[in-house]
Amino acid sequence: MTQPDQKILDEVTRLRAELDDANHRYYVLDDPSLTDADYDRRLRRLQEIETAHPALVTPDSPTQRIGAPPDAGFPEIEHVVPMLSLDNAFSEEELAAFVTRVAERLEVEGDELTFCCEPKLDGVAVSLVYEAGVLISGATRGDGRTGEGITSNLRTLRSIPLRLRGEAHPELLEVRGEVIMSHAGFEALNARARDQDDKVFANPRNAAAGSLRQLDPRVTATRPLEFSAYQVARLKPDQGDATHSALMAHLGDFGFRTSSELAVVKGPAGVIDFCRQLGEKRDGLGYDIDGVVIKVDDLRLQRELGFVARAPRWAIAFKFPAQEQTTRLNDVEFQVGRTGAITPVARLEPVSVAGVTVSNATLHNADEIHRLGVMIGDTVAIRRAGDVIPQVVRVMGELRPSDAREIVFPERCPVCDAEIERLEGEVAARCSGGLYCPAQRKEALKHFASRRALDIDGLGEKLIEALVERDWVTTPADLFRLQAERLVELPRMGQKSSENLVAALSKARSTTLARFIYALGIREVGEATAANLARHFGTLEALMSAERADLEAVEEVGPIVAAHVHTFFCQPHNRETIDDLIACGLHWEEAAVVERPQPLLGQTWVLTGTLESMTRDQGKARLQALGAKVSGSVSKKTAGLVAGEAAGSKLEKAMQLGVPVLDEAAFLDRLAAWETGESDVEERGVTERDAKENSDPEDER
Ligand code: JCF
Repeated sequence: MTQPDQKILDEVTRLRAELDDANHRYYVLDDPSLTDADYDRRLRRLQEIETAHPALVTPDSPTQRIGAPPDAGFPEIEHVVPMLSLDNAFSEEELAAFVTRVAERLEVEGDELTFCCEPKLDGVAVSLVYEAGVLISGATRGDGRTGEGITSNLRTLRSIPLRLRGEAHPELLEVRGEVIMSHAGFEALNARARDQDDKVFANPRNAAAGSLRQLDPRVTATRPLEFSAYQVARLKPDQGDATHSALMAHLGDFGFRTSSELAVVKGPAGVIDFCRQLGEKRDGLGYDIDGVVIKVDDLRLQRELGFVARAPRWAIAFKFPAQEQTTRLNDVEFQVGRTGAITPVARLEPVSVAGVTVSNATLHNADEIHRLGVMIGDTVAIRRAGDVIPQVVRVMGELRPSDAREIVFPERCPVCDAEIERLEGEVAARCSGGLYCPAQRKEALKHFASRRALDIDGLGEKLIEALVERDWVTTPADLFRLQAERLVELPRMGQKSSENLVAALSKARSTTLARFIYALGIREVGEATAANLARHFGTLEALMSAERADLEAVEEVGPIVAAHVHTFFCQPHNRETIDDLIACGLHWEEAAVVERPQPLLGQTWVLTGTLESMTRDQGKARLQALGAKVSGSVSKKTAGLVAGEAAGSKLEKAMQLGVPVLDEAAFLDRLAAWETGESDVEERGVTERDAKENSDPEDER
C-alpha cells in the first residue's frame, strides 16, 4: 500500500464534492448535472482510490451509501426529543376550530396568525442525527420514544445528505421527515416483483416500510426511496431562524429536500384555501399524501403554545378521504390485449374512492389472484392513487360469504377460443390465436392506426371494432382495400366521413421505415426501438433477414427484444401481411444505412444541454449511425461537442481544450450533410490522423 500523495487527496476531495453535488442536484433539486455514466465513472474512481488507501475512507464518503455488510438486526435508538404524533381535523369546521383555539390561547386574532402548510406525506417517519455536519444515526419513529436504528439503510438514500452542505456545520442537528416511494417507483418495483415472483406490496407506504426494514442495505439501495424533511428536533447552536418556514429553507441549504408545496398562509381562510387546493392537486402529485400538516409558523409562538399529551398544540393534520376503500367483487372478466396477454379485471360494486367512482380494478394475472386468495363475492380492499389503475390490494377474509365462487382462469381465449398458453418464465398467460383472435386483431389495428404509428386520421376504436366484427378487416392490409361506397353502410359513417377515411388511408401509405416497424406491433418494440432498428438496418429486407446476433448488435436491443423481433419475422402470416401491405402501396424512403458512409468512424462526440429538435438520445443515435462514438465527458480527444440550450461545464471544458463546438443549428446542418453523404470529412477540418487519434480507447477519461 502506498501513502496517498497530495494529488490523490485532492482528487478524493474533488470526486466527493462532485458526487455529493450530483446527488443533491438529482435527488433534491430535480435538476441533474451529471449523466449516470459520468456519475458511475466518478464513483468507481473514488472506490478504486479508497480500496488502495483504506485510511481515506470516511463515513460520509459517497462510497459508503452502499456496500455496508448486512446488519444483524436493528438496535433500539432512544429519541432524545420524542417523535410526536399530530392531532387530526376531519372537516373544515374542525380546522377553523383549531385556528380559533390557537388564537384564543395566544390572545391574538385568528386572522393575524400565519401558518406553514405542507402535504402530509404517507410514508415512514424517520429521524436523522448529524454531528458536526456528518450523519451519525438514523432511526424509525417506533413508539415515539424508542425507534429502530436503520442508519445503514438510510445511508443508501441519495436524497439524504451524508454530510451537510455548506461550510459552517452546526454542532448538532436532528432532522425529521418522511421516507416515501413515488407512484412511479412503486409501480416499477411491483412490476419487477411480479415478473420475478417476488413479494408484491399493497401500497407505496408498505413498500417504503418494507424496504427500510431490509436487513441487507444492498437491497434497500435498489429501492426507489426518497426522503423529505419536515421538522427540526434539535439544532445546536441555534441558527437564529424565527419561523418554521425559515427553518425549512435552512434545511434546504443543508442539502435536504423539503416539500415543494410548502406555503405560508394567513388566518383560517388561508389554511382552508390551502387544504382545498392541495385536495385538487392530490391525484397529480405522483406520491401518496393523506392530508395536510398545518403549523403555527412563528417558533416563539410554538414554544408558548407547547404540548398536550403527545401532540403539539401548534400543529394539526387535516385528513383527506382515504385512497383505500372496501367493496364487493361481483365478477371477474378476462381481457385480451394486443399481444394476447390475458388480464383478469375485477368488476366491482361501484364505490367512491377519494372522490372518484371505481367499478373496475386490475387483478394483473393468475399469480396475483392466487397471491390475494380472492374469490367472487368477496369483500375486497381496493386502492386508487392518481394515475395508477385501481388495484385490488387485500381480501377481507372474515367477510367471505358462504356462496363465494372460485375464480377460474380460462384455458381458452374468451374471444376466439384459441388455447391460452403460459410460457415458462413468463407471468402473463397469452391467447395463442395471434391475429386470428378478433380481440388481438382489434388491438393490433388500433395500434397500427395510432398517431405514432401510421397515424390514420379518423380510424378510431369504434370504427375498428365495427370493421373487425363484420370481418371486413382481418389484417392491416385490408384497411387499404376499404372503399367509400361500402364504408357508408357502417353506423355513423356518412359519405363525407367515408371519403375522408379513404383519403387518410391513402395519405398513410407514405410513411417512414421506423413508423412502419413500430406499427407492426412486435412485442417489446416501442417507438425508440423501432427507430433504432430502422436506422441500423436501413431497409426492411435487411431487418427481416437479420439473425438474433445481428439484432442484438442494435443499440438498446437485448436478447429478449431480439428474440421477439426474430420470431415475428419468422412467422409466415406476418411475412404475408407485410408483402400484402407493400402490394397495397405502402412505401417509405429507403434509408440505406448499410451502405451509408460512416464519416464519423473513430471519432468521439459529446452532446450536452437541451436540443430543441430532438432528444439527446436521438442526437446520440444519429451520431452513432454515422460511426461516431458518443461519450459523456469532454477530453482533448473529443472530436466535437454539440451544445444545446443551457450547456454548462462541458461547454466550458470544450472551449478550454479547443474542442470544436456546434450549436444546434450547426449540428443539424452537419447531420444533414453527413447523412446524405454530401460532406467531405477532410473539408470539415477533421483529418485522417485526427480520426485515428480519436479512436484511442483512453478517450473516455
Ligand atoms: O408529512 C408528514 N407525514 C408529516 C408528519 C409532516 C410534518 O410536518 C409533521 C409530521 C409529524 C409531526 N410534523 C410533525 C411535527
